[in-house]
Amino acid sequence: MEITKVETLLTSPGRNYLIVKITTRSGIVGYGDATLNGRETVVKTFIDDYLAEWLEGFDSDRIEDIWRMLFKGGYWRGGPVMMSALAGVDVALWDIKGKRAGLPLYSLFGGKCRDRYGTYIHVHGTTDDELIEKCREKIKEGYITLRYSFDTPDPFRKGNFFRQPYQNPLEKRIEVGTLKKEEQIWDEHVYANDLLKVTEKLRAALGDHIGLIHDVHGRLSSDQAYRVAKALEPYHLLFLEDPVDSFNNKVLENIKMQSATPIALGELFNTISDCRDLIDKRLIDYIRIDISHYGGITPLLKLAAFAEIFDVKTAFHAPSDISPLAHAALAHVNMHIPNFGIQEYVEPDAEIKKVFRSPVRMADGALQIGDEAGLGVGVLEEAATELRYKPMFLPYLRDRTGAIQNW
Ligand code: KDG
Ligand code: MG
Repeated sequence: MEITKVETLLTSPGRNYLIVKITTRSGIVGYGDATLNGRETVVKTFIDDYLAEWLEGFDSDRIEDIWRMLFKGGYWRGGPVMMSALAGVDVALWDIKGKRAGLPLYSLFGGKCRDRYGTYIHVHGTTDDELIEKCREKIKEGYITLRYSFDTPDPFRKGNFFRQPYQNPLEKRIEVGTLKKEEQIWDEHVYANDLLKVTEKLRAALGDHIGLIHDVHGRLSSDQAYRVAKALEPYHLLFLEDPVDSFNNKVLENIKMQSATPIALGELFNTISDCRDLIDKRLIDYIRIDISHYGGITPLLKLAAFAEIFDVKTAFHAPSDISPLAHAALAHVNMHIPNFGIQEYVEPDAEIKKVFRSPVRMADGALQIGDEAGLGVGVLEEAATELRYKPMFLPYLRDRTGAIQNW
């Protein structure tokens, strides 16, 4: 089917999302997500100025060929901007293929391996008691796995707190803000001690069987990460996420040798070159690739198959900063792949639902997707155009000496 038009729609239903829309000569339209949090306009320019015209005239059915052309053609390759753009195009092409076939995408991949897929909910507490209380509420709602985060009081400066990034569409979402230069202070030693204390309390309060996840967000240096991963063993986390910087394989190897705490990592990766060694040396237990920053469904299916050989499970990154188009694409992948582990998910709020009709449903603490053809997401373009892009920025961190740290 000939591609006749490639367009982008930048919308802001509370968060900025970059939608790719591909139209074919027959009139079938496909949508994909190309959002890169805090860098949306750069990806938009890349698609509008470089990819759109190039794609016109190609056969939408040849997804693999188009993906390879975009990746290998033009010489420069990789990086979050390019791979987010490719993801938007790739998912839109899969959407078209599914609509043409009259089949949901998981069916085109080879069919379902499961009837539903597991998820976890993010819980943040400003005090230990509040955290425990909120976790109990979520367990009552049916969740059996929780990702917890908390505020750590600064013992040396009254009223100052170290905050971890957390996800919750109903509370203030701290991963983005309107300030261009939002500086935060971080003390990894105080945080590491607090993490051990909070986890011990939480495990004692919630019992043995609730799955617990914590995201360090690469904010420990290796000495502290070794200590933390080892000391957390008795509380048997489902996994510890990003204990150190994602690109330090030697440190990850040492963590794996010294501790039995399962490790999840990978949300910053854009191509297989970033994570091949981590997987084939079995240095991680869960791979956390973000479909929207990794070039879309085509490379994600290959990555999952590669990880399966080494018994590495998936825990794909999917916070509120990617759109329901990406969450739906993940749903199709998760229904199909055998080595699915768990899926991060944030329920779209009322504002997001003005733009996207998502086929992903929560039932009994797990997620399901219907059998609509293609991706199954409805995009309300008029609402998307009305909700205009608002510049938003990611904060940055300094330690007590003023030196920059991983945010
Ligand atoms: O834009 C940054 C977020 O995607 C990130 O902070 C969220 O680490 C994150 C997660 O695991 O959801
Ligand atoms: Mg994370």
